[in-house]
Amino acid sequence: MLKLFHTSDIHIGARNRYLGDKLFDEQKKFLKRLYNNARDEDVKYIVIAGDVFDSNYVGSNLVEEFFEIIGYYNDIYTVIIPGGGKSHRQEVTGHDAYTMDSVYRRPDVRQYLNRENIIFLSPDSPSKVVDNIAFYGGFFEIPNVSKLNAAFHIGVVHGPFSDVPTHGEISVDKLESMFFDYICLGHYHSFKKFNKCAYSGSLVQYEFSKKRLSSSGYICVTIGSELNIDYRIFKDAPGFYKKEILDLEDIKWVEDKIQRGDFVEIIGYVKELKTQVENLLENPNIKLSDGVIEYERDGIYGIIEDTIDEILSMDIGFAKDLIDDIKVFILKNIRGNLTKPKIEEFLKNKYLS
Ligand SMILES: [Mn+2]
Repeated sequence: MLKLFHTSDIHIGARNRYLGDKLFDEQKKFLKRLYNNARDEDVKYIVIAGDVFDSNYVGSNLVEEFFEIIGYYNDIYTVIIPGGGKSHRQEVTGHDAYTMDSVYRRPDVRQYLNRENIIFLSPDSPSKVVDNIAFYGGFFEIPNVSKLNAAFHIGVVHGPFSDVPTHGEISVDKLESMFFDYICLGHYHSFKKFNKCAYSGSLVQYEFSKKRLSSSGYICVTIGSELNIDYRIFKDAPGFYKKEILDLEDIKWVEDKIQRGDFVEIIGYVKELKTQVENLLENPNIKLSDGVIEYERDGIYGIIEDTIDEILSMDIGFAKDLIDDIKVFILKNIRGNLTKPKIEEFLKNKYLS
C-alpha cells in the first residue's frame, strides 16, 4: 500500500488585503502542520502540484525559508512541479511557470533541488522513480511521458482539467485513462475530486471567495486494493469571504465568521441595512469592497419582500448552489412592478433553460 499527502497552490509571496506579508506566517504554520502530520502517520511522500510560489519574482528569503522547512523533514520526500510549462503565456506572468527566469533556475535554488529528499519534475526532466514509486509531471497539458518500471505510478499535473470541458479545459477522462494509479492536480484553488485524480485546492486559502467555495487543507491518498482520496480541512485556518448583505441572517453570518477569526469583504448590501453594515465595519476584520454596491429596492420592495422566499422555494428546480446567485440577481436586476408569475417565468428562462 502507498500513502501520500497531496497539496498544491500554496502561492508563497502572495498578499491579501488583511494579512499582507503576514500571510506567509500562516502558510509556514500550516506547511509545518502538514509535515508534522506526515511524520506522525509515517507518510513518506508529500506532493505539491504547482504554484508553490506566487510568482517567479518571489523574494529569495521566502524561497529559502520554504526549502529550509521541507529540508528539515529529511525523512520525507517532497515532489514539486512548477505551475506551468515554457509555452503557456497565460501562466507565465502570474506564478512559478518554468520560463527562462523561473525561480527554479536560480543558482541558489538549484542547490535545494539537488537535495536527496526533493524530487523536482520539470519539462526538462518530467519523471523520476523513488523507492519503486514513479512520479510523472504534466505542465498545463497531459503528461508527455512513458511508463517507467515501478510498483506505483503517480501523475503530478498542474493545469485546468474538467470532466465536462466547456471553456478550453483539458479532459479528465483522457488523463484518467492513462496508466496512473492517481494524479495529483493543481491549479484550481478549491477541493474537487474525480475518479482517479483530485484538486487539493490551496494549502491555506488566501483569496476572498463566496461561502463554501474554498477551504484550507490537503488530501491524504492511499493506494492499495482500492484508491482512497480523503480531503482534510484545516479548521483553524483563517477564512476570507466575500459577502452580500441582503437580510439580517447575512449580518449574523458575518458576525459568526468574525468570531472564529475569519475576514469578510462586503461586496453589496441593501439600503435598509446600511446602519447595521456600518456597525459591522467598526470591526477591523470587516471591510467594504472597492466596488461595493448599495442596492435600491424601490419599486420592487413590496413584491419581492413578500415573495422572494416563495419564489425560491417554489418547486421549479433551482439547484441549491444557485439560490444565492438568484437572490442577488433579483435584488440587482428586477425593477418595477413585476408580478410574481413574470418573475418566475424570467428566472426559469435565465437559470433553467
Ligand atoms: Mn494557483
